[in-house]
Amino acid sequence: MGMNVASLRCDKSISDLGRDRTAATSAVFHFDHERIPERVVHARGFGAHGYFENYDSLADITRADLFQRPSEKTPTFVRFSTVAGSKGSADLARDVRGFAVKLYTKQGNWDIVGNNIPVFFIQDAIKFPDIIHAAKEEPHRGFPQAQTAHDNFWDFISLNPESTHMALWIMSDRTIPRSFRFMEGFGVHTFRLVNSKGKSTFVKFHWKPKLGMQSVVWNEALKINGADPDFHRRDLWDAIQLGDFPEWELGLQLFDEAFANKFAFDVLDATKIIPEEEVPVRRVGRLVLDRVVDNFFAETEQVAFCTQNIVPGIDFTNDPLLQGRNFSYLDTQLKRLGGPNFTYLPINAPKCPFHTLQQDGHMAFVNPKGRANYEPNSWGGAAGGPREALQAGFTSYPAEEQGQKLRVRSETFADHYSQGRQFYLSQTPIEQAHIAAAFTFELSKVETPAIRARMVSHLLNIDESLAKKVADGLRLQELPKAAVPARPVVTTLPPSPALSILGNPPGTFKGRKVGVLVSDGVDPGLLSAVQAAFRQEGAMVKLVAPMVGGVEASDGSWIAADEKIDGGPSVVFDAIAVLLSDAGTQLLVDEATARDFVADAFAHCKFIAHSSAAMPLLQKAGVVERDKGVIELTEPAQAAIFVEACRQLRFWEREAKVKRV
Ligand code: HDE
Repeated sequence: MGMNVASLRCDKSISDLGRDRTAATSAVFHFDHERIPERVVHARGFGAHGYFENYDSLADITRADLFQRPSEKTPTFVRFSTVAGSKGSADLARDVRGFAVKLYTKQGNWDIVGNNIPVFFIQDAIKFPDIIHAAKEEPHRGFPQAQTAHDNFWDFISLNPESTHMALWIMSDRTIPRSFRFMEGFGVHTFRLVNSKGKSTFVKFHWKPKLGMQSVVWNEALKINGADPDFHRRDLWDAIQLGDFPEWELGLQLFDEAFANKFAFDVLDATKIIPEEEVPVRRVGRLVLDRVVDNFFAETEQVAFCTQNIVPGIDFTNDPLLQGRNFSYLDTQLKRLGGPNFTYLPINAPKCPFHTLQQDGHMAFVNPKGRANYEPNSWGGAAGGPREALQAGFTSYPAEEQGQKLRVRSETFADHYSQGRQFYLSQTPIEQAHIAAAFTFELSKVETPAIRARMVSHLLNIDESLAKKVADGLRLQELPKAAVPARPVVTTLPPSPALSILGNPPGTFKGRKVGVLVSDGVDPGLLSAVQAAFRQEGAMVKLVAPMVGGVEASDGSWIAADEKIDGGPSVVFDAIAVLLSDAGTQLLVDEATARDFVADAFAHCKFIAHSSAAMPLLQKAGVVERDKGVIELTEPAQAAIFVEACRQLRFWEREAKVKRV
């Protein structure tokens, strides 16, 4: 084993050759089988280790051990993902992001397999294959991949009104996050928490990023996919390696049966949210990711999240989507990981002591010792053999049920538009414009005009001005009639400010990245002031230069660069500084990549600082009229003004000037 083909030599005896061939064949044999099936959804993902730290005891609402003691730390593994693309697809696809959390509690593993969007496309698990088939590449031609901008997807969505609410979320900037570190997570379904007295409280789970939410703009996303298809995984990897550990707070929306009965929608309907303004989010602990994986395959690829992994003190509800998931996740792991023993792989095994009477199966590598493989048995001396632990083990919440069990959708699920409208009206004008632009982009890729029009007919039930904007953007010659709603649209739901990204700005540039374009002759005083100011803010500074080896500053000192100009385009930074000397400007003023560096940053509403000498490059790049987002740095002390401006993240006032269609 372990030898390679190079060890086959002609001067060996026949028998040696035979043995070496066996060794070589075994290396090749193993290589031939290195692949396992990728996940049927969420194939592209990236994971990291960390811990969950509980703030205060929640013993009054749940008996789950991880919530009993203040400051209790529970080891955790998180995998973020996109949904539609294959394992090798690009990170900035417009797509929902998976946010799957495995908590290795002292009572066994609890998996919260969530998304970065709190609602879903469908209300019943039976429709999952349809929505996913429609979203993925079309079966006859095998493309387009990793995108929903095609006929099949919008055909399905426009024939399935319950998807409209989610359609608004996916056309919002939530589906093009700046990185995993800047997005929320949601458990989506209503779950139960159960205390030691057996009392149940309904709960919705939220993850709130400490760095605040942030997204990129669509034109930027398209370019990032080319410049760095691994943009999101690199961002997480770099942050953790630098010791800048990303954090989220776990939030709980807690409510009882009485609230569920009076709430305007069914709490078991996964196409609905409960606005935070109606049930506040109580922050109960923090999730910190502080360790990258040792091996991508062993950890990120082999991790098997299962919605049915819960611990005593947590329980399910009758949400029909959740019930279906509880079948699917176990089922899919059997296919992907090859047999029932995937639960013993190090990334999947509980970290607490546990005993089962399981045995054998494909790849059984944790095997019971002794004779007792059934219970009850008498192989444990006077006390008897191992038995099921009735007190410590899991017991289901004994919910009262009545009525017929039917395969139909509940009438209480029939309002398909009101909350989509509420979501849209809760966005700032910039975000509303992005939603309209995203619908227009996606539907412009749809080749069948009837599908475009059908989608607009649903948008008329959301907001007339949105529908008109999209219709105009598509150049529909005639506005279709509004789709007939199953239930009248409630137009009186108050906006929920918590649903806006831009309405809840973090007020910091912490965790972000500034790209500084430098050349020979750069002013070292100005450069180090910019570097120091951003480091103090907790941001990263990367130097981009004509050549990666570096530049010679005006005082003769040598400054190493991080990127050559064409490998470090401005789309991979949150803000840029162009600190060129006169000679540097002369060199780069006609260089296309340098012009793109500036033009893209300007078009994407980024803050731009520049040396006075760099002005000709800015002008050639189209920055003829300087706005307040373009800041000239004439002395080192002004670096602070630039950082201050960058705390707004983007200079949105510019957008109307640079985005005309
Ligand atoms: Fe999933 N989903 N899903 N899903 N899902 C999978 O399980 C499924 C749904 C989510 O990083 C699969 O291990 C059904 C909602 C994440 O490994 C599969 C339904 C939410 C991940 C599956 C849903 C999710 C998955 C494929 C409709 C947010 C990636 C591979 C009833 C709350 C986990 C796998 C990871 C993965 C089925 C809907 C989140 C096929 C049937 C709603 C984050 O079992």
